[in-house]
Amino acid sequence: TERYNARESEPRWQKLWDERAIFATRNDDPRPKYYVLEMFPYPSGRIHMGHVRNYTMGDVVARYMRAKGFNVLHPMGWDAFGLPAENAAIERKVAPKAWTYDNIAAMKKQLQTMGLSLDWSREFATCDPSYYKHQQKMFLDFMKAGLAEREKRKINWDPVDMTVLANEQVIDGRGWRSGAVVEQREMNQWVFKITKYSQDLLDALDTLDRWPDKVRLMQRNWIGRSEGLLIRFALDSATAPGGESELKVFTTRPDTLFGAKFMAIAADHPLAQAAALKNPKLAAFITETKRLGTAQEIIDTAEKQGFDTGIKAIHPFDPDWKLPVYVANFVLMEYGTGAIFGCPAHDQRDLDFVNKYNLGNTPVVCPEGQDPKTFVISDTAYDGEGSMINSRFLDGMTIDEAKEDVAKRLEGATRGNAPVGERQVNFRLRDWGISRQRYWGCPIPVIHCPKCDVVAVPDKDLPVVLPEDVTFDKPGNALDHHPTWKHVTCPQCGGKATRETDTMDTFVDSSWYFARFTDPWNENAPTTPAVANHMMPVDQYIGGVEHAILHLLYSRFFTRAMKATGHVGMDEPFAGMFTQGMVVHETYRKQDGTFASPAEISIETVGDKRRATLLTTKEPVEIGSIEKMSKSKRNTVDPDDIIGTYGADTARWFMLSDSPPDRDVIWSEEGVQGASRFVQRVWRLVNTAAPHLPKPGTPAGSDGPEEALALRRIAHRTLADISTSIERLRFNTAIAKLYAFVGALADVVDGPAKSLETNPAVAAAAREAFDILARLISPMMPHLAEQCWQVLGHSGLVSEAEWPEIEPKLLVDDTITLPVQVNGKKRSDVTVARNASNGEIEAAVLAIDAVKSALDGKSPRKVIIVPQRIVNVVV
Ligand code: ANZ
Ligand code: ZN
Repeated sequence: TERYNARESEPRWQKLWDERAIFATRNDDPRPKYYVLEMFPYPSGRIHMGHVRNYTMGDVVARYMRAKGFNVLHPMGWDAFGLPAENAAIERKVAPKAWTYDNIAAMKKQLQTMGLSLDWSREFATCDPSYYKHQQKMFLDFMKAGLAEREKRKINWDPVDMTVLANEQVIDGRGWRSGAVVEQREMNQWVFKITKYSQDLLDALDTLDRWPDKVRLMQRNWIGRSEGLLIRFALDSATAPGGESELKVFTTRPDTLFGAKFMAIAADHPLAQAAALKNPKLAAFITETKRLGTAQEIIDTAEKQGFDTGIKAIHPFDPDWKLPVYVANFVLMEYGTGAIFGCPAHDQRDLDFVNKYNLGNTPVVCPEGQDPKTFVISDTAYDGEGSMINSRFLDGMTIDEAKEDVAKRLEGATRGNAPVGERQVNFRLRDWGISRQRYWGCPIPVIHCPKCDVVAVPDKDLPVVLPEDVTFDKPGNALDHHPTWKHVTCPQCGGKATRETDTMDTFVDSSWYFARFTDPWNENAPTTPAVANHMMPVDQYIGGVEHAILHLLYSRFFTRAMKATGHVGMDEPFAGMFTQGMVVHETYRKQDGTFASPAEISIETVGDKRRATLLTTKEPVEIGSIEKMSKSKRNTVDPDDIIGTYGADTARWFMLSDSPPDRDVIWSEEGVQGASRFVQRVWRLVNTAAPHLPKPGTPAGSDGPEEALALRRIAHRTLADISTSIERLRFNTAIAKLYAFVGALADVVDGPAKSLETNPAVAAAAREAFDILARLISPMMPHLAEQCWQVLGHSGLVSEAEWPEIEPKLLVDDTITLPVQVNGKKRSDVTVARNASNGEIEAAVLAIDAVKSALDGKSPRKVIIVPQRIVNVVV
């Protein structure tokens, strides 16, 4: 046979699939639906190996479920708004729109060479006005429902670039591009009220049993629910600034109250502001602390610093016990009450703080086995279990008992008319600020009128379309600089007004695209609820773990908000979630210390050593560590090159074969070549066998010779194993089984017995086995599978063939083959379950033709069974 020519075959099948539109999904298809989705790509210009891995996995699931008889929805689109398009506009003078759509066209071509079973008829880009029109509509719906609001928020402002920066864009207090010292500004921002669902988003995680535990835990931590006590500390009036009489703190450890050494408040706490009025040094400290910002990383890494305000707070259980109140850089205004009491013995941050300011510590929880008299804390706080010490009425209690006791007492105590303590649940989750001072995003559809304040753009005026005649010659938001776009008349009073020039965070675009895919043709509404309710939720979502928190959480919020505003009927968008590992590759370092790319070198294996040399100069190259593919390490491999050289099937196969899908996969030339050899092996085997196989549909017998039965058993065993492997997304296991199966087929086809040619039962079993093989490889290597299916004499497409039916009786799991003697002479073999009873073995033996004829009508005197060894029939 000729070698399999992927370059010729793959485009041919792709064209045929496309012409017959076999992957187009009808929403009214009566079969049960299955929605499989991979995170849609950002159109950066070219697909990378991470995409190849992600989309291959999704495609395997889609093709498998289709063969299993489901109405599979497997769509694709583009997450097309975002900053890189604006940067391209600045750097290369191309319009963001043109840049984006050009990239989409290029990447779509690339994706099409992968042979993915996608329904392209549903394709859209989030920058299409026909998409964001509905997003604007939903924004207005959310506004009416109280789920979108305008709020004053602190933001990082870059005074040179004139833009808001995300926390990650602030490096050591400076803008990542401009290097300017970033200011904290209060600005009006639109927020989505995700915190309305904090508890629900948390609780529902328990129902998502097809999500990785790791991802659920990350979500749980991000939501960050804590139960604690709100305590109103009275301020010592001799020290408090005018008008201030108390300080509220939130604590999760009220049990540690007798270990308190200080109080601390955030730099922007009102009490700090009040105290700073008469204290310029404090004012300077506050300004400096605020300048550094309140991003979590900054707080976690910066040295703990404080400034004593001179104010004293009074201990709630002892009027004579006064605690100094500090302004501290590790207390956030946004969490709890923006104030804490510090118990250094049992909190590391507090301990670092007191050690710096010599405030001392008193342990109040003593670990079991420690002597309370000698238990001391020096550099490491103790946050474990134990019993209370140095705590008056709490002594001897467990932590939980002490928490409860303190809560009860303080709830009962009153000052003024209010209780001193109040149980409270706090969440770390903040409302989602969506305003971005950017051009290339979805315009927020409101108008600001000096008379009417904020006015919604009327439905009939949607979408608010981005102008295309924008310039990027000035820093700041190009929408804001546009000469005419923002100047409008107020829809309410007809007076002069201006459009909102902020656009939405691009996370909004990706928070509902999965719902839009269910009916992207609806021009009048974001979804067609009946259709969305039928096709949703996504049964299997696959993507990178980098999106495990925000994207998934925002999508879960958005689905709830869409439900509240009548666009869908469910809470949870993704019933099954899977996070794939990264594609990693060796690095190569040239003698001058720079990196060489895999395409620039050749590798030779000498003995068990691999040696790399530069193709151009033959200089030796050092083989370095294996790292995530990145431009800076130059260890990327271009999917186009791989597909051009080996074909998509080889790339897909290798991508799935080497590692569990949730782990990193090491891309290697040797590995791809191995996959490529396997493609050729399957092809040759199918072609060698095909002429000897009976015609399609010939049934394989169930009582043939052992060789035929053995082949049937391995075929059905493989079928069963691969079905479960794919269902559990264990693609590498599926592939290992396929290697073994192909090995077994090779034994039959190439074996010395030539039984394929001489034994019709074996040929019939082989027909069945090869038909199974073609279907088993089709989810992973769809083009090769089509070609084999054709060679095997089928007229239809394997992509449309049903998944083979398992014959359960061929799955007899653990069998044993025993020689059978009649009066001491070997007549046959019997294959039985390893744990078969003697009765079962005897029945099987007496049913064998060879035994029957040896018995010649007589009935046996005795059947002697030597367990696991031999059966002797005595006449
Ligand atoms: C006293 C105490 C003693 C605390 C102790 C902890 C350990 P979670 O679990 O995250 O809710 N805290 C409260 N508000 C804060 C703020 N705005 N900025 C910084 N820290 C704040 O954490 C609650 C604990 O974090 C609270 O309990 C408080 O310190 C601190 F041995 O109170 B604790
Ligand atoms: Zn008005």
